[in-house]
Amino acid sequence: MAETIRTTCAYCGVGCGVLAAPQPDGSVAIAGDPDHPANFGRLCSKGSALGETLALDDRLLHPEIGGRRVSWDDALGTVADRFRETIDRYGPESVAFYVSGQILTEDYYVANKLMKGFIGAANIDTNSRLCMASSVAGHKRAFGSDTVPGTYEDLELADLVVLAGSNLAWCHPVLYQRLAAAREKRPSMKVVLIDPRRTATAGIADLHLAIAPDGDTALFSGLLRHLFEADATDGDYINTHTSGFDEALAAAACFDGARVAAETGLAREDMKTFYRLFAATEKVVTVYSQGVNQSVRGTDKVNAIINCHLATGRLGQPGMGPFSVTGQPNAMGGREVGGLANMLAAHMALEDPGHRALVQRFWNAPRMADKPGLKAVEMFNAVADGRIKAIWIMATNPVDSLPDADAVAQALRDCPFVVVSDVVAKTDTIRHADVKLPSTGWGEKDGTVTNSERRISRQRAFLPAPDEARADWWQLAEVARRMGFGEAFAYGTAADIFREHAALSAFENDGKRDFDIGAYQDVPDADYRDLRPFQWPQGRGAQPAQKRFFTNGGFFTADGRARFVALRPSGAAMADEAYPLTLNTGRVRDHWHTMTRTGKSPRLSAHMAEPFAEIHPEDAARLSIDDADLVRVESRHGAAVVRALVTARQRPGSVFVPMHWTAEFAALARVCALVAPVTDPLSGQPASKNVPIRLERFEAGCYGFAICARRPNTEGLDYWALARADGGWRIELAVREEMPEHETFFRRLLELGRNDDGAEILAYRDARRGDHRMAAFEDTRLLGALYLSRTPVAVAREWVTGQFSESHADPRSRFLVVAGRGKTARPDAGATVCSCFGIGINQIAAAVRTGCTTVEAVGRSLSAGTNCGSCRAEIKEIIDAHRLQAAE
Ligand SMILES: Nc1nc2c(c(=O)[nH]1)N[C@H]1C(S)=C(S)[C@@H](COP(=O)(O)OP(=O)(O)OC[C@H]3O[C@@H](n4cnc5c(=O)[nH]c(N)nc54)[C@H](O)[C@@H]3O)O[C@H]1N2
Ligand SMILES: Nc1nc2c(c(=O)[nH]1)N[C@H]1C(S)=C(S)[C@@H](COP(=O)(O)OP(=O)(O)OC[C@H]3O[C@@H](n4cnc5c(=O)[nH]c(N)nc54)[C@H](O)[C@@H]3O)O[C@H]1N2
Ligand code: SF4
Ligand SMILES: [Mo]
Repeated sequence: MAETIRTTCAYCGVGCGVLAAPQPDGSVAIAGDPDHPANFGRLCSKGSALGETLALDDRLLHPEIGGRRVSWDDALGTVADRFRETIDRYGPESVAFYVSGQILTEDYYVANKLMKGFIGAANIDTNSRLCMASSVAGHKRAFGSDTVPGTYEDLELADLVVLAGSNLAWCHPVLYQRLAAAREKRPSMKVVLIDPRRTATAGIADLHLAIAPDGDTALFSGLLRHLFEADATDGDYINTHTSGFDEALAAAACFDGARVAAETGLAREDMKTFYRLFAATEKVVTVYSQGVNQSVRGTDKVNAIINCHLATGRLGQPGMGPFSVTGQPNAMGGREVGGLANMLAAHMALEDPGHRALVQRFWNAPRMADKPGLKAVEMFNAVADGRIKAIWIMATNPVDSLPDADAVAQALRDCPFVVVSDVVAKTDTIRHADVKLPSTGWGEKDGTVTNSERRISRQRAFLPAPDEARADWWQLAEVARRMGFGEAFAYGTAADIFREHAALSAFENDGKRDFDIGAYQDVPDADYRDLRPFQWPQGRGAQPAQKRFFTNGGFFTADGRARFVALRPSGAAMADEAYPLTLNTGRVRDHWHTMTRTGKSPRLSAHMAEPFAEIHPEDAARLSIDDADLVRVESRHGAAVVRALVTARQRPGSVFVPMHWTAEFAALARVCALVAPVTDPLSGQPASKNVPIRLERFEAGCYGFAICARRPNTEGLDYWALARADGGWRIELAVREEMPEHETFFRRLLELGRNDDGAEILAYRDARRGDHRMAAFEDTRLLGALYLSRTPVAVAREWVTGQFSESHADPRSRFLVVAGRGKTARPDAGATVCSCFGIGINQIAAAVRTGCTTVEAVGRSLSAGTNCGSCRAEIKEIIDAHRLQAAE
């Protein structure tokens, strides 16, 4: 039997334990680790499909300079020389590192040490700036440290869970499943969702507050006021453990019912219901994520939430507390090593001279950074205006994920020296690299990550490093050595780095700092290899480790008290008449960010195969946009063309476009090109959820859907979006002109020659509708099929996409492909809902119509939702929608 390796999921901050078993045929069997305390054996759709992302075909496998393969020695020598020359000539602030919450703690530690202690500037920032910076700033303002007080168990123990700006069902699916299971067991438990959209998460919510964009500070300030007026505050707690309550309450005075209603757009009744519920429930957890963080006032939103927990003393106790859920697998680890430009290692403060001296002593550092460096958006501005002349980007794709993304691309084009470390050969960012460094990816790399509940788990290698791919920490240490810092970077293994990181966390600590894992500073190699997941703090001799922070106060401020923050109204945002709608951006269930990994899995690509804009029916009607039309979304910074998805789940005036589609997967759908480079003044986090835009129908003369055995040629298409399918690719397309000459068009798409290739093309034309349908075969093998129409193509996509796996020996079956439908009147499965069993929305709807009235019944009938469970929220929605229809 193949050996099974325990590791941690590559994706979200839930940090699920994974069992990976490489098989003799080269595949890897993936299962949830029943012993891991984050997931107890569960995995979501993305986690279960990890095995489908390990193929090497698109990997970067050798170092390159200027597009030519070179040796590691040449590549590392060039990086070290160019950084050294640039520093000598223009000073340490002329170089930068831009890293990521997807590198391991060990990688992150080395990057931070090299920049802040040896290069001697703090121009290292990370994509966590786009993700967690407002939570970090809010925690520090309230607690004096960046501490997440609670644990996942608190969501299960709470009587009220408030989900603010979090689509937990899709973005933290296993934590969502834990919450859903707890609620099922204890139906008295209540869930409130605060999100402008009615997301899949609304399925478990007793109350959904469809808040106006950025109304959260008003909502929670109004709550603080209500708590006081309803006598629901905890005077003893406030007196003993906090300061600043009176000022915060005075500031909240202006948030009366009328103001809160105006800023949130909520019905007074709904607001009151929420306020009463919060006031009356002792065990409350408020979970928050990007709807809170990614805002011009993200830090204020965080403190508005924390204020309410401090005022009621609901913090540090079982089932209580504010809970910032982290996005990336190692967002927390990055904070622990001080990967942000304004932090120092081991949760120390860059602006504190005592901390700087301590870290300098510990590192024996020649040149410590003495002031904060540039935050992500500022950093790329500095690249654009030439202050930064050399940048090393590692495990992030800023040309797709930073605001004003076209300007970011231009800045990199103009930058004299760009190094990119990535696992894949083609991304929108690596295109601009002078030096490309191949990194080991998930399953090959070795180290630790920290999840949202401060739990440190091992990511272990179960595959050999392919070709010349090397660990990120190794690349950094080798460059450090070549820059003359060999002694301080003489690491042999990830374990060496982990021990140093643990030792620094304990160094002259004595309980003064929250982050302490001193218990591991001498961990032997074998114990590091076998390290079981553990939660910090875990200081030397501290037994047993505490589970929650601040159970008896003890905040990391000078006086040990937590701080209330007095929050003022934001003042009305300036309306931009030319851009009257609001763009909200975020995630879908089965894709991860820029799709470099999930885009490889046909299963995951089937859930949402195309970029889209969710538009409220009123807005759509006003703009003459029909469902399935193409729309052009435009801001002052850029534009995108995506499919219209007209739905009442959206708020009027708001449009939601996912962040995932890049130039690798679509013609024009990099949504960050539209996002204004506007940031929260305290945290520097971009406001990616509230961007002024306008919308119009994209006039196409001809629409198409095609499947292609090879990656299709997209030249000449005005719109296209590609997705992997079993056996090939699927593509949605459109051209502005009238119906093109179809066979030439088809041949170009499939990259077939004129007539000399032995391909047989079958075609059919519906003269009345003007539709063209055609399919190409090489003997009995399907090469591709194309369906063209003057209106958005209505073909059963799942059926067509399935045709690569069918036999086409029988000529009749070839004609069926052209017709775009099966022999029997088997209905189209519809868009995939359950990716584990490939069950589509039409199949589930049919099961519901024939009597399956619960998620379980659908599961018994179709198996849908019975493996990873990520689609259970959507299945429930389909059932609820049917119930509504039936009641009408
Ligand atoms: N499937 C999937 N899961 C992921 C990821 C992924 O790429 N794909 N990425 C991971 C990462 S790095 C992160 S950071 C997390 C993010 O996890 P989430 O924060 O849950 O995800 P988002 O979709 O970015 O945004 C959440 C919600 O905020 C809402 N929102 C927008 N504006 C406001 C507002 O003003 N107020 C409120 N209250 N809500 C608002 C949006 O409508 C959206 O539904 O997900 C992680 N998990
Ligand atoms: N409009 C809008 N923009 C957003 C957001 C939003 O909600 N809306 N969310 C923001 C948030 S929260 C986040 S976290 C960011 C995410 O945005 P990015 O970090 O840009 O997205 P990823 O696709 O995760 O990029 C990771 C890159 O690292 C590579 N990689 C994977 N593993 C490794 C490894 O081990 N080593 C190396 N060297 N490379 C590796 C991948 O191939 C990929 O190219 O996007 C932010 N941008
Ligand atoms: S919830 Fe899903 S994506 Fe997140 S860690 Fe668990 S398996 Fe991975
Ligand atoms: Mo994130």
